[in-house]
Amino acid sequence: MAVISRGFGSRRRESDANLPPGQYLTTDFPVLSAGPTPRIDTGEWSFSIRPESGAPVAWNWEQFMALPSEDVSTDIHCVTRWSKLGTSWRGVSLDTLFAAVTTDFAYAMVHCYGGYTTNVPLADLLGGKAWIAYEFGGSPLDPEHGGPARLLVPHLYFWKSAKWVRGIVLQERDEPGFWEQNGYHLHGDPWTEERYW
Ligand SMILES: Nc1nc2c(c(=O)[nH]1)N[C@H]1C(S)=C(S)[C@@H](COP(=O)(O)O)O[C@H]1N2
Ligand SMILES: [Mo]
Repeated sequence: MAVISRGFGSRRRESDANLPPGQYLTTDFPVLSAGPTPRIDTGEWSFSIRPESGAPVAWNWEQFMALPSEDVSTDIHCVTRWSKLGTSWRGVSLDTLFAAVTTDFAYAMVHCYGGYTTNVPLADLLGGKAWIAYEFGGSPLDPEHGGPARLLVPHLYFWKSAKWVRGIVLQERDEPGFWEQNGYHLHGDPWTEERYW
């Protein structure tokens, strides 16, 4: 009996270590969308990054799929308190996309098909921390979860991982996006519980 108790105890401590404060574990994959699911055909999809000067850098689906991509295994944390551990994605690193961009601005506003926006400091998008993901669990990303492609910034609360992403506009100053204008934190670090402001 004592051995079994210790076994449960250590398993529990292991997952607790990966669970930010105030979060609980879930094994399903809830859908959280502020509006209807846009249906974007890859034939009409494009993604662009607009720096302060010059033309935006843009990729159509074919050009985007020709870029090097990475498999990403990561935990995700929603501000509504569910966390999901060890999720599997495939996508293009923001480092790869930003290799084609020159900017002195430090902030990004992320824009989506359907109108959703979210703000993220550039420092949180670069350095191997963020991807434009197009596969989940080895299959094309479901429209409900942001397909054909979504931003994945797993070290921040999941509202920053914009679904149906279509572009990034670089900004000199940080400005609130959709949920941030409605009280969510400008930054959103789950480990320090940057939930609301
Ligand atoms: N375009 C768009 N992206 C979005 C949202 C949204 O409503 N629209 N919801 C955000 C929120 S609050 C969360 S928790 C996650 C949910 O992603 P999921 O539906 O794949 O779980 O997407 C984020 N990205
Ligand atoms: Mo959320």
